[in-house]
Amino acid sequence: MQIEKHNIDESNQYNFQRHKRRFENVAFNINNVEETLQKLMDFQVAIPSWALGTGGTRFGRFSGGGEPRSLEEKIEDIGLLHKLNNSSSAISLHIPWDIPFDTNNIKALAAHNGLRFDAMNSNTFQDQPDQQLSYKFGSMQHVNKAVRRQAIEHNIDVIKYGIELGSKSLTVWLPDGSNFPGQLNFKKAFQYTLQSLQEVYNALPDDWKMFVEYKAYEPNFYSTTVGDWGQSFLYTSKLGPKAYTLVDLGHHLPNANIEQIVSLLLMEEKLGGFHFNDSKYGDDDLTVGSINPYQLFLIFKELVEGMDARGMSHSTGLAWMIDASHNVKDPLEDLLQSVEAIMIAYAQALLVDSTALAEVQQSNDVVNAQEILQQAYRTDVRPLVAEARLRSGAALEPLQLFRELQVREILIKERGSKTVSTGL
Ligand code: RM4
Ligand code: MN
Ligand code: MN
Repeated sequence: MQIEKHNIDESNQYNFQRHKRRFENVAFNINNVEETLQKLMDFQVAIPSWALGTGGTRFGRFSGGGEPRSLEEKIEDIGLLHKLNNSSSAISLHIPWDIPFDTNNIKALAAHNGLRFDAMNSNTFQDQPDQQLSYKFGSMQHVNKAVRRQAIEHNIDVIKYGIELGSKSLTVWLPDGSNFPGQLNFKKAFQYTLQSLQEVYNALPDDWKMFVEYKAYEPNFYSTTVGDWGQSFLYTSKLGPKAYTLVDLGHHLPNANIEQIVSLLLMEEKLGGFHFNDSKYGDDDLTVGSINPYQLFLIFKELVEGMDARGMSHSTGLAWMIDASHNVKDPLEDLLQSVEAIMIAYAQALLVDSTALAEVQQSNDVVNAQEILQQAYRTDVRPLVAEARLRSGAALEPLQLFRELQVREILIKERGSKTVSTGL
């Protein structure tokens, strides 16, 4: 299905008067409206190819109908999102879930939809039907050299696919770890993992980055070999300048201060990428901003501050990506909400009076420090985000238009009601 320009224009006309009032109201109280709007227009978030189908849990999966049956249809879906919000201009592929068999065709299709290829993701957490050796006891940490070699080769293959597509980065998330005390030797597991990562690192093209993603637990429950930001930082520091830590918001132990982690990684020039989602307990992969929007704002506040301190571009300095999927929402509606939540938190962070904050910190004025943060957080920035969309030719109300155009119903007609997309 296609969303046409006139669909967007008609919907925007309908919503315009109400939007105008709301926008003028908020714009009146902001100093640098034009600059803020430009930053919002430039900001783009990559969509993971595995979030376009309904997610499942180990207890079940309830497919929603009209799910993309191929990589081509996934690209088509992201194209629809991008038409609606003009903020999701990239796709992140997971191999082997989404192998680009016909690269030229895939590239042309992506370009036609205004999309580029963000980080490539490898998968050594599942055994594939044609695979020789099992990852049951880990991949890059494995005591058997041949298993490690297989994991290394897989990652190098993923880089090759990425080169063909024009991607510039590889994200490595490892399931490695142990379920029981005594199962493995921590130091050996670390060293094997480092050696394996180093071989993959050596295969990276010069202009590529490698992201090492950490996760506190799951699938292993006693120890994880890249378990937290400290361990990831250790690997990436030892690997070299092309290696960076990737923060997935759901990969921390409860109550971890993620904003502080982000701040220090940025300071050390080792923060490379982001996976947005939200969680109540662990790697729940819920919609970003649905549980804890204040934390998301605080994280963005550190991102903006840290990137500004180093003169980095907000839009291209880090790899921004959603990593979520759940079993009760329409995946496309969920992704529209996700991008909106990210834009809102980013806009709020742009409104923080950083000069005033630095001053009150200097005088230990804790009360005013909170006032300054919450002044920004409690500003309703939704009209700013909508205005940025309007100016870039996207919809003022993407979700409303998605439903009005009956996108899901049309996709079900086109693809059928029993389709199941690849992913978790
Ligand atoms: C992991 C991690 C990775 C993602 C897989 C599907 O928990 O978040 O980034 O690729 O899930
Ligand atoms: Mn992730
Ligand atoms: Mn995860």
